[in-house]
Amino acid sequence: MSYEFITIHTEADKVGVITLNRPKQLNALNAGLMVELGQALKDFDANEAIGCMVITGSEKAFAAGADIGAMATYSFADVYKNDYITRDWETIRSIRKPVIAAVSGFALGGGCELAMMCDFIIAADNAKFGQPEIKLGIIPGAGGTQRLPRAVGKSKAMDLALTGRMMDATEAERAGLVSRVVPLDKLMEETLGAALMICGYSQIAAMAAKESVNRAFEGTLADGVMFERRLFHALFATADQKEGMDAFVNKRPADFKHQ
Ligand code: DAK
Repeated sequence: MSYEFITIHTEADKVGVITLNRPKQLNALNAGLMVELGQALKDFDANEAIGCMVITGSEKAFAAGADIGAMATYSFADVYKNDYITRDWETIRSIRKPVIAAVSGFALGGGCELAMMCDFIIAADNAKFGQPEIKLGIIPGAGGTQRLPRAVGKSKAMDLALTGRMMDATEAERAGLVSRVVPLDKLMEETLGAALMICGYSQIAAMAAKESVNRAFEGTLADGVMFERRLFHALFATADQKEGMDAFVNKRPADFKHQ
């Protein structure tokens, strides 16, 4: 399948890499891009050989937000009744294999929200995160007011959403938004290293870990712990659990078959 607004490739036939590709617009997220991104994610997710996905942008911008030019003339009826903007932003939530955001440059507005929808964020040292929607007379609309406080706490989320300021990669790491910061020229090497490491484990265990960690952000602690326990027990029904533990006991590398 050929795409207009993204490019895709695989690494070592195991990692699906999606590059947002509207460099002149700093990867502003228009409807076409979001449709293509959703399709590429779904295709990689359905591909047995793929164990992990990476979403990245350009050096200057992961994504500078939703396309303001496209949104500028929308009416309430357009966005509510016709569901413009919202359509196609939720696809990523249905993806079951791990998705890593490799962020360099601007990750603003919908760009920051897209990165936060990924399972974790690896940032280049030039990354800048923010929710500047307040400057446009709107508020974050793709989960920013919900995911950001869960990631960085109320005070910093309020600061970012109310002032519209950007935070750099160091501050983002300190606040817990990103898992690691690496030099710009090492961003893809480091991210692909993490992705390939994940691909080396049981796909079923990785999917279960993702599902269970995500559960921590829904419901109560007791419900979450019970959910984790059910998945933990269920993994003893997999061949991969037998393989992983046998490999450890016999001091050999595990060879997971994702079964
Ligand atoms: N949309 C459209 N074009 C954009 C853009 C954007 N978000 N960001 C940058 N561009 C374009 C610029 O217009 C410029 O185009 P030309 O003038 O060259 O044609 C080109 O990219 C280069 O930008 P600059 O010349 O401005 O570059 P600078 O380095 O000077 O500044 C910047 C970079 C990132 C600081 C600046 O471009 C900027 O402030 N951009 C806007 C950032 C922003 O406000 N982002 C939030 C947008 S609102 C929802 C889903 C999503 C959303 C809402 C709801 N639902 C599911 C309901 C999301 C909303 C948003 O993201």
